[in-house]
Amino acid sequence: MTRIIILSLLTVFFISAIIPEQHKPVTKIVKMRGMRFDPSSIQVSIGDTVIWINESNGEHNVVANDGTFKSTMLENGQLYALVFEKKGVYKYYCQPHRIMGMKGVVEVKD
Ligand SMILES: [Cu+2]
Repeated sequence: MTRIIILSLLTVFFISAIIPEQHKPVTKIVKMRGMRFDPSSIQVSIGDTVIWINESNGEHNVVANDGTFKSTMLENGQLYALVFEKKGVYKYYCQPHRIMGMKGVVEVKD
């Protein structure tokens, strides 16, 4: 009986050593205030969510340079959430304030 328990424990130990640790999805916040995204650069893992929140009085949006995503215009207090399912570097900007340098980047890793 003891032997079976030890063998079971060893099996569990070896299996957990073989299977890579699963990433628990997290949510990261990017604030829109003034004419900038804060932070303007973030790193996430596949499956994570990014939420942009407009904390300024003006309206802003979130538009990917390559057209992958585009939010509506967000008023103060409104947010835009996106789950990143694919690895890559996603550059984005705010349409009305692009000329003022309101831009950011989300780097999605494995
Ligand atoms: Cu803006």
